[in-house]
Amino acid sequence: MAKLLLIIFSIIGTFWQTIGINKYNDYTLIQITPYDKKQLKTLMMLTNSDDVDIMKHSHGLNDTADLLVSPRDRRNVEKFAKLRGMGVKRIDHYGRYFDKEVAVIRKHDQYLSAKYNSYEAISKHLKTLSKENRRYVKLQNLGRSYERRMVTLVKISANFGARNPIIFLDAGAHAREWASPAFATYVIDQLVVAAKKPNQEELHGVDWYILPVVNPDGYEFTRSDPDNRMWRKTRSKTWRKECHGVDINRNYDFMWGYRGASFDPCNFQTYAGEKAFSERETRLVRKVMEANKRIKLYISIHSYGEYLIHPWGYTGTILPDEWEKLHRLAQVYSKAVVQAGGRPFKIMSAGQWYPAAGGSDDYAFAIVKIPYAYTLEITNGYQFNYPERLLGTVLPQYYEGLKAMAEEIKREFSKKG
Ligand code: 0X9
Ligand code: ZN
Repeated sequence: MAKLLLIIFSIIGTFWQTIGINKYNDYTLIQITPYDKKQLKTLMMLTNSDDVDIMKHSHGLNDTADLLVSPRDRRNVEKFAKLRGMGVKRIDHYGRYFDKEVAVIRKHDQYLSAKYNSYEAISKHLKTLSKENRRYVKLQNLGRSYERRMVTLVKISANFGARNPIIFLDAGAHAREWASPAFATYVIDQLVVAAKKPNQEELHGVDWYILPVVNPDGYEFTRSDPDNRMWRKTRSKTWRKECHGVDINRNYDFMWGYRGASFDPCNFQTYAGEKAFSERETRLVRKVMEANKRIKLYISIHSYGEYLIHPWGYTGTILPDEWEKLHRLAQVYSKAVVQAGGRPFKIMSAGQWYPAAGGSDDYAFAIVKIPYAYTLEITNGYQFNYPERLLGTVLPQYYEGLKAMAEEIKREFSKKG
């Protein structure tokens, strides 16, 4: 009897999922636009709150802050913004909106480039790639995540012996930002194609180290059920039994916990961890940075909003001495994206957007002394549910941006020039 009930419940569950019923069905996406400085200041106060899911912060006038709110909070948030004259756009029943994407994604477990792939499919694909391209592709198993998934670094070089400057990309630190691993794996695929051709610019005089899924546990958790789609953190246990996970991008040991981070494990967005580097996953990224002194450019790939931001992230009031260099290389990226048919990226220091300490970009720059360190927020529109069918258009544009940066890195650091 119990077995029969279980089967019935699981059929009902699958049915609800297929037609799009999940806990976010009642949630509303509220996009708030500040039109003047006073409004922007008030909006910043609102987006400092720990209770609502701030999917994207506003960076200034006319740039939206995107909030995902429960039915309980909806009225208050909306009223707050409207009373102060800010622009308010609402998308109700938010769960319905992303559910379809999940259903589509579940069907294939065969790896496809420029698509959303499972961790499993990505892992298999990388193994095949390295087997078929031993000269150019090497895998390094860095260690395991909290739930024991292997975290793998992909090294791509046209000449491993040349000791070229290294470009290090990591992706998938935040579980729900699916476009990020999709881009990292796309870059891997493109570089392997390039490696086979003679004189491919992106590989001459520069090596690429790519960590496509920093937080595999979180990533798989978001794929497991639409109710988990908005998960951001790792899946580790905390001292609060009922609350899991740490925000990887608040867990690095530079100005840890100083601002824009929470010390409450039940904070579902920015919990910084019990201490810096409490998470296996952040320690694995640190391992790559510290073992490879030739890294000259580090980019942590996130989503969304099309921003390319540089240190400092922990504060918005000061910039590093080298900020002009950081800014200039970011412009090279953005220009190349535009030339490839994309939109320009918004360039600024991370802290000017919103201060948040403990990020990997600041750690790479301040502690490891990587001369160029960034966070890249890809895709625009659709929040974390960027349609799979559009990836094939934007990822090649973003790739052109990276190639242009690589040219500059070569010029500045490569012996070959
Ligand atoms: O808040 C973050 O961790 C990043 N944005 S996201 O929407 N992908 O979560 C921005 C991090 C920027 N860097 C630092 N604040 N150090
Ligand atoms: Zn992120």
